[in-house]
Amino acid sequence: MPIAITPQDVLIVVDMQYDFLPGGNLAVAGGDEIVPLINTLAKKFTNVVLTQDWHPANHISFASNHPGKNPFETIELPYGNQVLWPDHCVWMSHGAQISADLDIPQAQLIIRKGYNPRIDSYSGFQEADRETLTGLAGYLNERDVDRLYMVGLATDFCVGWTAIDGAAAGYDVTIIEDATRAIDNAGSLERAWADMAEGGVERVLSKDILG
Ligand code: VGL
Ligand code: ZN
Repeated sequence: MPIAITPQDVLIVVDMQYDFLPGGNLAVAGGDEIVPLINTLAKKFTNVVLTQDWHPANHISFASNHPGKNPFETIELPYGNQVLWPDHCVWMSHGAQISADLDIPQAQLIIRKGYNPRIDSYSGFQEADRETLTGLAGYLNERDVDRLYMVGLATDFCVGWTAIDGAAAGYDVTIIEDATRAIDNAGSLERAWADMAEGGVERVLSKDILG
């Protein structure tokens, strides 16, 4: 029996933006392959939230803002270790736009994150300082919501961190694994799955829902 999706379930579609899709500035391999599957899954949900990575050009996570540093190197910041990325999802740029191939007209909220120049935010719930909240938990708490299902990009960064924080906020969180793709830099995917398991995040395949 497939998992029954109810009106109390929410699908969170993470960062399906042109910069994370093939041809983008921080392209995730196979990111385009999951678009049709996400569209099919979304038809089961009355509640859908989208997240959108949304950085100013002077963002602290961009290697270009740290002279002598290259993308995928790391630096220490007041809030901890930070991977440096190619410039991506600069606000108002084409790369920051959510893919027009995403067909989810009923999506009710787009939560932007990473707009603070000094703090990154992989998670849709809180910034990387682990203090500044985005308001997503407040939104969900005001709705009659039981379970969160997560899909999108990238499994090992924004999907994973959003899932762990959703579980920490008291939600029952499930990743639909084949509707995500990973960056997988320096062992990040294996680490992310371990952190998610420890955080109580469940994982299923789309066929468990679609039958
Ligand atoms: C992401 C790296 C930097 C993501 C966002 O969406 O997973 N990864 N910014
Ligand atoms: Zn980013």
